[in-house]
Amino acid sequence: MSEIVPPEVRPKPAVPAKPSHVAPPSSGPFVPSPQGTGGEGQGSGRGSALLGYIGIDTIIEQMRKKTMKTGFDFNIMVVGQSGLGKSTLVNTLFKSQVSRRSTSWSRDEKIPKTVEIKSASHVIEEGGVKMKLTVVDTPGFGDQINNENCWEPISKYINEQYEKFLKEEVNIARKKRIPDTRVHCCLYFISPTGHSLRQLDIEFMKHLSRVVNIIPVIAKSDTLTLDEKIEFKQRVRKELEACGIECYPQKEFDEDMEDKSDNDKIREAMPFAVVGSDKEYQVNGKRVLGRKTAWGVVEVENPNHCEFSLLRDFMIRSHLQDLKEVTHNIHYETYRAKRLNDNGGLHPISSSGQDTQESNL
Ligand SMILES: Nc1nc2c(ncn2[C@@H]2O[C@H](COP(=O)(O)OP(=O)(O)O)[C@@H](O)[C@H]2O)c(=O)[nH]1
Ligand SMILES: [Mg+2]
Repeated sequence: MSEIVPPEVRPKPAVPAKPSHVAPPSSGPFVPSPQGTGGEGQGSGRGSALLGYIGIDTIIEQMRKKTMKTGFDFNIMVVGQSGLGKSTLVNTLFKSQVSRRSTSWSRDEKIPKTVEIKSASHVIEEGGVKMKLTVVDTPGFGDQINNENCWEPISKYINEQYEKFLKEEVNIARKKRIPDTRVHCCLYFISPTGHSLRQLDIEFMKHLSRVVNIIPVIAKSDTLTLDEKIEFKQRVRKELEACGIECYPQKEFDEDMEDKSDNDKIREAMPFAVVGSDKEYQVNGKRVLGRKTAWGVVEVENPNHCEFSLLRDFMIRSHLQDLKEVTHNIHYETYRAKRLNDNGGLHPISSSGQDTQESNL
């Protein structure tokens, strides 16, 4: 004989129903993850559904409000020989004059004798969100007769920013918000030779890809034919692989399968062949950023003309936060661990004094 089981009495929800003034979550109802602590009781984990609205999903809105209030820092470095269109591209990316373009080009006046590091900051605001953008320029890189070791001052600068951050972090009286001058992204400009990478490119990326997120781009790609562009991109990818250079997004930091499949697409499309311009032209009744040539306008944001919009979407619209996270969790963490291990504490490393900070804030 089977036992008589009393009808199940469902407890009343311990929490009230979701108030009507709270916006619904954008990604559907919250389902507890299956990593619960075990047990079958209410709220104790595996597969249990919430019996009423708690409000966990409002964290997103709370984070959004905080970010709106505080804004965020984003620091981008550009490296490559002079005249490759670095300043133009950064201005195109942020649709403003954030990097000073050289107006005239006279070798004696303009090219510094050694690599210089110059940074300039601007606040850009869009949709109520403020971004403090710092553009770090490296004039003189690759412009000397002997370019051996010209990656060194750049590496030194990057490490100095980690050091500054570390010092602030270990201070007893810490600032509420540590100023972040660490380079989140380094755009490396490859000359559009159509041949192969130069020794200088390989040396730079070899030494720097372990300390900073490098995104290589083919500069002034309007100077290559379609076939040349495809072949050049393939060759660059092969050479980078042969030299063991891992650019951003690095395979080893893919967090899950979705990340991997998104990033694989980006890795297969790299290096982006870009064109920059801060001039607008009228094309089919629309104002577009472009470069006017004798045979038509090269439209910067037209994916059939160049890969500028791919780069912009990847760098700003999908991976900006990840660039910052990889900088903090991987590159800075590696520096921090090594520094604290090596020295048995913190002793100052000399600063170069080469950094010229201009602020437009
Ligand atoms: N053909 C072509 N010229 C470009 C492009 N981007 C910039 N330029 C031109 O190249 C010259 C140098 O640009 P600039 O941004 O000052 O180069 P930087 O020295 O690397 O910062 C300028 O005359 C620009 O108008 C591009 O994508 N294609
Ligand atoms: Mg420049």
